[in-house]
Amino acid sequence: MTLRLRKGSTREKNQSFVRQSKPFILGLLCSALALGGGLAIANTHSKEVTSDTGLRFIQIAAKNKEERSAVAQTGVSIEAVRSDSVWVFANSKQISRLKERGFHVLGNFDYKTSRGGHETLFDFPSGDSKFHNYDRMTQELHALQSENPDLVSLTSIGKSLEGRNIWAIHFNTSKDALSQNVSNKPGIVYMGNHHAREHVSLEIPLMLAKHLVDHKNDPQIAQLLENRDVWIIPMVNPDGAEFDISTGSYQWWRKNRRPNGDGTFGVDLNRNYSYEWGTGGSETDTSSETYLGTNPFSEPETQAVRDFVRGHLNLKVLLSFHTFSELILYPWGYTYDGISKTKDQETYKRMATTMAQWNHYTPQQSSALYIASGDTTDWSYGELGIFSFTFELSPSGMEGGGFYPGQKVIDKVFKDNLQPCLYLLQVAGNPYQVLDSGTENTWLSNYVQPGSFAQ
Ligand code: 0X9
Ligand code: ZN
Repeated sequence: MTLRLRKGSTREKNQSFVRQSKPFILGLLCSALALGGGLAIANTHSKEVTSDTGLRFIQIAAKNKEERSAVAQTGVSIEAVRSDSVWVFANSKQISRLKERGFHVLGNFDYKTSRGGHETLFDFPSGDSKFHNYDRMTQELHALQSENPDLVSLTSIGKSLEGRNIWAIHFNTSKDALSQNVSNKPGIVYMGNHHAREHVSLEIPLMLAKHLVDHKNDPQIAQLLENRDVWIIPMVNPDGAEFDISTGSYQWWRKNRRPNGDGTFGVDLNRNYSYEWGTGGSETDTSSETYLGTNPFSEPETQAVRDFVRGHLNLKVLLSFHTFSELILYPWGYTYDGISKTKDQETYKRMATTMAQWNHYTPQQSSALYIASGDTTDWSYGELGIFSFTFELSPSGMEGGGFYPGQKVIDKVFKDNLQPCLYLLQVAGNPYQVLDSGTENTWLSNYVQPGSFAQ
């Protein structure tokens, strides 16, 4: 069976930060090599590339969040951000629009997108075999359940458009809670892989699940598990993730695999949530990488997350893993305005800065990256009051491999983020307790204090 990208199928809009000062082009070249030629620089294959998708990889002068948001409003996908400019994928229409609006194009490269004609493999390139495709992830999750029936149960929160189960793994020390999938204990949910090509964002929640099981008898973890209801949904977008690895070469795919009816594919799941949906930083153009869908929650994947979260009113904290840029983001993303409830704003800031001391990521409001509406965390906080974060995991920039940093980074990314994950698990008891003076340093030196749980 062969798989071809349809003419006009869309490359993803990714919005990430590159905050390094090293010459970016070096990173671009390294990334191109790491991708096995995924990015073609200068004239290589330009005719073929242009006839495939017309997408170009261009650098535009933009030096602050307002200018970045204005760039995003032209419908391009921001791939990387520097202090003075952004790198975007853009078609010729969008390039003209950018120029008309006065943006200065600093660089313009071919982007080789099509891998048409390859066998479908649905697996990672051999150098990245540590990553989990859908089947291997599913096997791991089943194994965790069957080896730990008193602590773990595996459930599907719904099916993707192409019919794959969206798995949620549930940790609870109560048998009843496990069998009924509900609990009165304070809850937390970790999610990964909303965006197809962000494969590291699947590995980290999967490793967290394994870590909790492997350390279930350690006093600190045991006490956390005893007092919390824990959910991990490692792959929200299985169709997109599988498509990204369908040919043996990465496809740079971001969205789900919705056929939009006009030859284009995909809705950006992180623009499809209902809170302030469609109010900025998303696109009605179906070919856009940030296409918002026909309606809020038009996609089965976001519907599944919505119904799961609404069905678990004990959830106090939500963490959605994305890549890349090394950021800790909190609402709002749809507006530059801060959170009007001062206590919540302070709680968010305290949580984010505390976690940053472990992973050394940059804590900030989501919209400081750029305005984007319809993302998971604006919705879960805006509709349900759940303290919700987006982590943009490593690397920090394109020169570190961007979306495809290679399997060598996985262990370190997990190590960097374990303490923040456990901290969130603890403070899920009552997030406002982070405002109590003195607790922050205690958690930093000894992240779980026996007896310090809000019951
Ligand atoms: O654009 C996104 O969906 C996220 N970045 S990514 O590179 N992983 O695509 C960031 C979402 C942050 N939220 C807002 N800025 N609203
Ligand atoms: Zn993402």
